[in-house]
Amino acid sequence: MEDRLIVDFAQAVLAENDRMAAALRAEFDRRGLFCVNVLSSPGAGKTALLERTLADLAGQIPTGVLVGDLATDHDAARLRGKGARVVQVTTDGYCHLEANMVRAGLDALGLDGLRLLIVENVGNLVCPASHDLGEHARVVLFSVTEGEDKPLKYPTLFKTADLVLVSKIDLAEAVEFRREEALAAVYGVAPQAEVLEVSAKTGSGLEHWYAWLRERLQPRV
Ligand SMILES: Nc1nc2c(ncn2[C@@H]2O[C@H](COP(=O)(O)OP(=O)(O)O)[C@@H](O)[C@H]2O)c(=O)[nH]1
Ligand SMILES: [Mg+2]
Repeated sequence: MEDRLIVDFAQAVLAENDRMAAALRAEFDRRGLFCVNVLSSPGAGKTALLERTLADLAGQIPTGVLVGDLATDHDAARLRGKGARVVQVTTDGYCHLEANMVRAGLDALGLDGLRLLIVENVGNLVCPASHDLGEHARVVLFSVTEGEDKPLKYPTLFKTADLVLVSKIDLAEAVEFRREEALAAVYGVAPQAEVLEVSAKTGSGLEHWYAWLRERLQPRV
C-alpha cells in the first residue's frame, strides 16, 4: 500500500512538472526562442563546450544561459563575459533541474531579445532524463573518457536525445577510445539522435554543432 502511494505521489509531481514545462515551451514559441537542454555525466565537458560556443557565436545569436548545479556558481562564472546573459540555478542537493527552477531562473535572466536559450543541466545521466524543462531539443554529451558502453548502461537519457555530442574527441587516441563500439552503443539505444564528434579544446567538429543550432533557431518575431 505504501509503495503504491509513493509511486502515485511521484507521478503527480512529474505531471505538475510537465504542465509547467509545457507552459515554458509555449512562452518560448511565442517569443521565437529556441531552447536546448544540455545533459551529461559530471565532467563530460558541458561548460567547456558552452564557453567555446558563447565565445564563437558572440555578437551573432542573442543567447541566454541557465546553469544548473548542486552547489557553487563556478560554471556561471566561467560562462560570463562572453556576450551572453548567464544565471546560475543552484539546486541545493537536487540531482536535476525541474521546470519550476527554470521558471525562477528565467525570471532572473529575462528573455527579452533572446533567440537562443541554453540550459546546462546538473551533471547526471539518470535523474534529468524524466524532467522536461520546456526545451525544444536535448543534447547529450558523451565523452571519450567515460567508457564506450555508457549509452547501454544509461539508456533512458540517451533515448530522449535529439543530438549526441561525442566530446573530448582530442583525447580519443590517448584513452584508446573504441569509436565503432561507442557509436554502435549510441545508435543502438538512440537511433533517433544525430551524432557529432567534437572537441571544445581544439574546436574540432564544432562547426557542425553550430550549424545544428542555427538550423533550429526560430524566425525572428
Ligand atoms: N581534452 C579535453 N578536455 C576537455 C574538453 N572539454 C572539457 N574538458 C575538460 O574536462 C573537465 C570537465 O569539463 P567541464 O566543462 O567542467 O564539464 P561539465 O561538468 O560537463 O560541465 C575540465 O577539466 C575540462 O577542461 C575537451 O574537449 N577536451
Ligand atoms: Mg558544468
